[in-house]
Parts: sequence; C-alpha cells; structure tokens
Amino acid sequence: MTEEAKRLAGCAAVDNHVKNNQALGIGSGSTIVHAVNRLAERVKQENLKVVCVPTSFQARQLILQNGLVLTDLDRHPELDVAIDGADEVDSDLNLIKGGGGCLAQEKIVAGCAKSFIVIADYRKDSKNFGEQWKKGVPIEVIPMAYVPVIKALQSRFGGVAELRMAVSKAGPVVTDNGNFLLDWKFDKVHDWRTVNTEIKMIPGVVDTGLFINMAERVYFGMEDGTVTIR
Ligand code: ABF
Repeated sequence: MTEEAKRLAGCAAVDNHVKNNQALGIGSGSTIVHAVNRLAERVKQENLKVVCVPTSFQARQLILQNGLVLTDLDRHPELDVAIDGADEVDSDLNLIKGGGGCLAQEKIVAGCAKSFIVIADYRKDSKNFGEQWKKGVPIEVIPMAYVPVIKALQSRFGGVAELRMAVSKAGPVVTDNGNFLLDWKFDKVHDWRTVNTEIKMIPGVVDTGLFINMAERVYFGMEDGTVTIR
C-alpha cells in the first residue's frame, strides 16, 4: 500500500517538473527510488538530456545504477529542480528530514535548486511536527561536540536528544560527511523557523533536519491511488 503511494508521488513529481536540459538534485530514502526509476524511463523514451547531483552515497548509486548522468555542485552549482523525500510535512509545508541521516547534503542540494519538490506517502502528512514522526529532529554534529550539543539542546529547548546508534549498537551512526547524528525528541510545538536558526548557532552543529520554508510543492501518494499536491 505505502510502496504504491510512494511510486505515485515519485512519478507525478517527475512527470510534472522534469524537462529536457535540466540539472537535477536527487534525494535519498525509498520514495526517491520510484522517482529515479520514472526519470530513467523518461530519459530513455524522450531522449532527455539531464544531469543529476546526488544527496548521499545511496543517491549516487541510484543515479549510476539507472544509467543517468552523474554530476556535482562544482560543475552545476545552480540546479533547476531538486526532488527528495521527507519524514514529516506540516501544514506550512515545513519538513522534518534526515531519518536516513543524509540531511546535510540534502539541504545543500535543495538550497541550490530553483524548485524543491518533495515526494512522500500519505503517512508523512501532518498538521504539526510530531503527530506522525516520533523519532524527533535529526541533527548532524561534529563528533567531538556531540555531548555539549546534547546539553545545549536540552537546556535551551527542552525534550531529549540522543546519539543515533548503529543497528548493531556497536557504535554511533557516521554520516557520509563523517559526522554523528542526534535525534532530538522535542516535547512541544515550537516556532520552527526560530528554533532551526538557534540550533544551527550551537557550536558543533553542522545542520538540522528542519527544512523550513524550502519546499515549493509536496506530492503525497494516497491510499486510494490518488496524488494530493500541496
Ligand atoms: C530522505 O528520505 C530523508 O531526508 C528522509 O528521512 C527520507 C524519507 O524516506 P522515505 O522516502 O523512505 O520515506 O529524503
């Protein structure tokens, strides 16, 4: 059910926003797989000339495995469209991203795009952050600073921040950038724009999974086989 919803969202976004001669940002996660599959199909059918900037090692592999043209921000610092998933979307189209740990590069790529398009299944659609997504806001930190960042987060904004451990519990998750991740389980509704700015000012914070006022449009694949666009 949700896989089909992801596919619907991914295909609709690619069909509505990808044109010939574009530089594209390619996100991470599972929903983006459907978008990349559709993109590869259209490139072949329509002989589209597009180049793709990845947001993670996973996205880079997706681009290569689908025979798409890989590029980077050195060569294409201005992107036409970035397409990416999300963990939660609020009523103002603010996003929580980074459940997969790729938030830093995702935000860079989204920020380089004229148009940032988000694709998600119906489970991600919330009125307020925290209604659906219970794992908190991912925050990428420089490893040596994770303890003081946890203390600063908890003392200034409340809630509980935890170091994200690998599934094996053998050690912390390390991002593509060689950093650690905190998951900040907030305990109230905040002014997310302000909180995002203030968290980013904490020494040691690389970036947050709060994507505030960045998404131009969100495509939700619905349970009934339709696509809701907000
Ligand atoms: C990535 O995709 C992350 O920012 C986000 O956590 C994840 C969503 O995963 P999925 O598409 O598998 O729901 O963009």
